Amino acid sequence: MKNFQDEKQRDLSVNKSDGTNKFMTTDQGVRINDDNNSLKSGDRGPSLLEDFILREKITHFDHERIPERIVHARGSGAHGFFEVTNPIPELTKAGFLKEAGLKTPVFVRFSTVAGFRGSTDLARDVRGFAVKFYTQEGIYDLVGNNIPVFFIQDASKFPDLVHAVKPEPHNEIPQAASAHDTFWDFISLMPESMHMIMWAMSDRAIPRSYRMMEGFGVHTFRLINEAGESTFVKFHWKPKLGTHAVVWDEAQKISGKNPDFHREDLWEAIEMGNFPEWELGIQIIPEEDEHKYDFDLLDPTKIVPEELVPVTIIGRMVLNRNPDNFFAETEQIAFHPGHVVPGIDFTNDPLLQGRLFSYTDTQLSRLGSPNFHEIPINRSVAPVHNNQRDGHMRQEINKGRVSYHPNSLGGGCPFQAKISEGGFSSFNERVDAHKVRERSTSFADHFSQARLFFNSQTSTEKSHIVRALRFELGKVETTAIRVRMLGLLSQVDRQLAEQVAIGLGASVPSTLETPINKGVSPENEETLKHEPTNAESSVNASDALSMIINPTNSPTIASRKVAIICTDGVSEASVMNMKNALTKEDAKGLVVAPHLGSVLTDSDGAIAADFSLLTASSVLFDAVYIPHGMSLNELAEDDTVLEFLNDAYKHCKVIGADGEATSLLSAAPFALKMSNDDPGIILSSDSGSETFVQDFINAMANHRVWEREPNLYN
Ligand code: HDD
Repeated sequence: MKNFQDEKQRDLSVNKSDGTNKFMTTDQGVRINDDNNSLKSGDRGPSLLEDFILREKITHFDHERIPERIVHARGSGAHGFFEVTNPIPELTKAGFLKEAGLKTPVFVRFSTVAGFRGSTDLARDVRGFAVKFYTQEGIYDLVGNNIPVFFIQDASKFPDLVHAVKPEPHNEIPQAASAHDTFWDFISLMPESMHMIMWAMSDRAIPRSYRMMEGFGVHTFRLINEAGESTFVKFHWKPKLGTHAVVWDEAQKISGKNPDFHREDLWEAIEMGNFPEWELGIQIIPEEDEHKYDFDLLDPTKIVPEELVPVTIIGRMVLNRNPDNFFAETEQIAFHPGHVVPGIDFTNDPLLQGRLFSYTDTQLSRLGSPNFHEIPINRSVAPVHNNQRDGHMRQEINKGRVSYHPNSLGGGCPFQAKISEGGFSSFNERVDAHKVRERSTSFADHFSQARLFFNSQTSTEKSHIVRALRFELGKVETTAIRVRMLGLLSQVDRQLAEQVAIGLGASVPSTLETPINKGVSPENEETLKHEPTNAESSVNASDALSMIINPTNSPTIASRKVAIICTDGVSEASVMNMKNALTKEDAKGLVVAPHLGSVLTDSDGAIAADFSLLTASSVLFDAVYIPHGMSLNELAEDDTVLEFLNDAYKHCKVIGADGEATSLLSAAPFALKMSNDDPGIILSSDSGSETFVQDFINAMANHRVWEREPNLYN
């Protein structure tokens, strides 16, 4: 196999321009002499219709927007490569998975689901995690999410789900939020969504960074080997930086302070050379184990617990190049779960089956032409030859008179490939059944894995789920919807439902008598085909489901940002010690000062401010350091500083202070709550000591100081 790592090879087919040292021209290549004035009859006269330069420019501008994605409109992308570390030729004939060290270029697009293109990154939402592999055998798209299950079991419910979660149609409110009546009305009537709801109400839905998210293929797929044998497989992306989130109060504040937080984070990390990296793992399930489990492998509301089938790592993905142009690449990229290469195939998961129709259809309306595969970001590196012709904006200039098959005039070309020559052939699955509109009874248990997820969370994570549900349902105006949700939650965990009920000032209904358990509204009871069941999962708890005890997390502060609050008189040695130590760990210390420009140091030097207190905010950093030497009275009276510290404390971040700066903490509003043994408050009377800096870094490496949280809320 040829190694395609060199992205330039892919770029050869791509028309790039940056205009440097070039004449300005029209789209037809005519050099422009004056781009500032339209053609007029006299300098105060009317504009002339013959001004082809003006008309071309304005026409292009008028058409600059294309329809945004109906879901996943808000996104951010990057280029990189996938490298095989543990080849699996015995399982798949896919060339890009067969050889150790083989690299394949990729483009990844991360996204939120519900919000419009201009919405905030920090909405409580599922994140899309879509990877396009430019393999030598054609394009392979792994179009997944950061949550391994989905809300619904059948694609026919997808438009309903999306209509319910999007802004309500009469007033287009709320933007990028599930906390409203139509979403919870739908969910309260769809017990199959309960597992996904547990994930969506957990901190998975408010990641710290796209770089700190797991990714999942969600459905069970098939790998097909040279002998044509199939193996079921689930795909997992495991981030090198661990799986981390912000807290909900913080997410809401970030949405105001910097709605581009995740976009910027991804962009900056790549610019700084902190290339985001994931391992690709698979759960391998032999064909003969199809019916071995107490859930159906075809049911997309179920995971295969890692306790039953461990994840085998087969490769790694590194994102190392930002796009040159957001629209041309991140916006125009067109993913499709049906873009597969020989060696990868589908299962009959009814959600996946519907997706296989939807994605081409959406590209036709969004990108406007069946030629969307010719847009540079979508182009295959494997040569494309077929008899598809013409259509809007066709780029290819097909030569010759033959555009049909079979033909003799073109020598039979392009010719079909035998399987041994890499021709795609679908897995030879036997299908022999009645035509029915039914759902398998093996899909009927909607609660056991929701409970497995809840049981697997630490007490911190459980309390976050309770608070998320109180928030979301608290925004629902219709009492009956809230009560139906409490009924469904009680099927997952009685205590969870009771905790949520306290926040809503309601009580948990005796659910078995209410129509909610039937998964249909009282008006539509006759459409019910199977009663949902509530079984017990064979696995009671799984560490991999908790973000806090996730076994793939290892302590690191790489790529984290620390705010160093400085005013005149600050100890230069302290600031530089901290900055240097952070840089050594691939993290960054950024100076936040009362104004931009620079602050004067105790040794008559100057340190440049990266932010002013007005433009910075604690929620944009991972930790705060207050170095010694400054005039503390001034800082202690500045509300912005106190709010900075208070937020950092409230969001369980590490706060460090040395020398006399330690006394600033007693002026902060949280001082009364602060416990003496809080492992995230790092103080040292000795300014800038190495132990102090190391203690600060060690505390940060665990992401957040969750031990603090029980003191914060009731
Ligand atoms: Fe979808 C986009 C992931 C179910 C129909 N989907 C889209 C994207 C991701 C997913 C990551 C954004 C790709 C990008 O960045 O351009 N979708 C999923 C997952 C699902 C899922 C993991 C369940 C397991 N989707 C799903 C169903 C349908 C769709 C059931 C329709 C029947 N999805 C679409 C779409 C989108 C899309 C309307 C919108 C824009 C696009 O495709 O290109 O076709």
